[in-house]
Amino acid sequence: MHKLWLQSFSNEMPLLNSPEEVARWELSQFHDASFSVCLRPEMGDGFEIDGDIITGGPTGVLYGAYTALFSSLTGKKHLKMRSEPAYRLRMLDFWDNLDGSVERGYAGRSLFFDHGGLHYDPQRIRFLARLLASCGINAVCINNVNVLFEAQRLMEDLLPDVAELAGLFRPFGIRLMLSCDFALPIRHGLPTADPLDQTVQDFWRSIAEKIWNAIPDFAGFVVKADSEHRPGPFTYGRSHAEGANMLGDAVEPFGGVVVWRAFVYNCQQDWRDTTTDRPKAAYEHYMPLDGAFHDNVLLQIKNGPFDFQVREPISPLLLSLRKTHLALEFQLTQEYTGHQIDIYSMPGLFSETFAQIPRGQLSAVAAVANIGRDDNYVGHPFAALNLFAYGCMAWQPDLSPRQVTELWCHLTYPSLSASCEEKLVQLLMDSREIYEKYTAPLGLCWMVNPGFHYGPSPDGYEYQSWGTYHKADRNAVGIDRTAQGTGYVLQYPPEIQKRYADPAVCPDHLLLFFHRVPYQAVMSDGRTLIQRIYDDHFEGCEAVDAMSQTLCQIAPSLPEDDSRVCLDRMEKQKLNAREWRDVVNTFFHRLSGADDAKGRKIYD
Ligand code: GCW
Repeated sequence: MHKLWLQSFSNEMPLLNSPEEVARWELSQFHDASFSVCLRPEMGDGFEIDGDIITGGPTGVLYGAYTALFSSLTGKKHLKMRSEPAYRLRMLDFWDNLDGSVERGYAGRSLFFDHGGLHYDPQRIRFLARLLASCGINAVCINNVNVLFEAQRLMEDLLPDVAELAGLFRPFGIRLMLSCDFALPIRHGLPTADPLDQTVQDFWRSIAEKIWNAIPDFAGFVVKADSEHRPGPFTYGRSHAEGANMLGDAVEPFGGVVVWRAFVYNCQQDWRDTTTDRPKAAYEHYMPLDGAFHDNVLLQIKNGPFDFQVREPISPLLLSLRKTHLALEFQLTQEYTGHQIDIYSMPGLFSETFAQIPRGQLSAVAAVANIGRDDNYVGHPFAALNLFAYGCMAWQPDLSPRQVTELWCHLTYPSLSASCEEKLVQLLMDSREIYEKYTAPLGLCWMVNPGFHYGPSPDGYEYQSWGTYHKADRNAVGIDRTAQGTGYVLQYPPEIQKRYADPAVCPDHLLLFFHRVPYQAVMSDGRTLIQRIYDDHFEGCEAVDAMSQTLCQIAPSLPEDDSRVCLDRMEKQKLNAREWRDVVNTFFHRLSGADDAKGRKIYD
């Protein structure tokens, strides 16, 4: 099996019982360095490295061990440092179903489930846990937030199996979570799931008690309620604070948390309705509830106000809630960003997002996993960077994208020459902007094929009910979200409003997110909008060809399997880029009638 960034690590780890034992064992395997470990329980996740002495809390020693080993593998000896995580809870959310399918999964079937129950290779789970611990992740939610009917059994007859799985993660400092169905009481014969009903409250308390009896270090629940047809408190005329607090109270005696997702919007919008603007929804729902959530409830908010599009502004809700514990949610699985066929590296996204959120504003970070049963766990070998970088940056958000990319390359491909490594680092660093250019640049979202979300379909979502419109006509494209338009921009703090509200200062990559712009409008660099759309698509596609050439130079130095998978997927990425270029350019050419100033081929 593939070892991802633990290439230089031994495969033979015996069964161990605690993070401290894992730390000691990992360190003992490296003969050119000899570390000693000193446990200081009060340090928790934190650690100190002073030369060859690692001091840390019960989990801290583990993180200290990986940090020390990674440093020594990259040639840095005699560290003197102290570290603790920026966020206490660093979650990975799997969207895995009990039949073994993975919602939006591009790395094979589920590592946890099959045939309606738990079904896994313990060796692979332990290795996964080791990978996750090595980059600082400390909680995994194993089942899809869309809790399909049979997944409710995880809290019922399958609980002993879940407990066994929890035992495999435990020595790596990783706690389990489950997504729960708000309507679970009804399945058990209760007439209602109303959060203010005493029998419902008692029901959830008894569920919590059973779970914590089986799994004493269980971390808590993740809940998708009143979102995309999932049940929730709205059915009973209750607020999301009432719903979340009821669950919060049920898990409180056990020290558990409830992670309540803020992905709530009207998914049955009439496209004719111009008074509803989907990106405004989460803020409208949750701002009035600021301060109403109990202390053990975390509101989990996606990084952008839509849904993990190629480029979105930061969610205004993340900046504005003051009295609510917040978790930021990223999506590692590349639903809208190339299905782990196209290369799209996310360290830049993580870094930009963290940089915009004031310190202290977040309590937790979560990411939707990009993991499955494929040999390399992530489908495309380079997609492992996104997992690694997420973990590292959830610990230390001010790590630079280059630093983390270099570290990943070095650990994953230790035998690459310095020049190959530099080429690979640059390729990965550029990949996000390139993908953006050939797909939907300038803040144009939702031009993907509906449902499947790979490949172009500029009008695919235009007349659907999902609230995802660009309204391209023969003169202009984009939605006016300023005060004169939908007013979305007013959800931001004043200094950020200023940056976005004026098209003259709005960053190009978000221009069409905030503004409706005529094709002939002149952009800051002197080009017309239509020319810029054409240029981006041609350039993005050319950049993929260049990327492919670079990959061909690096490939002979990669392990054979990686090389084969990367080259094979690059051929698909090239076709995808070409398809996007031609479909989007033709779409706008037909509408606008404007020719490409450079005379390149745009199909009729
Ligand atoms: O983007 C949408 C996805 C759904 C997903 C949902 C969510 C799990 O297309 O597949 O459902 O987001 O985040 O809940």
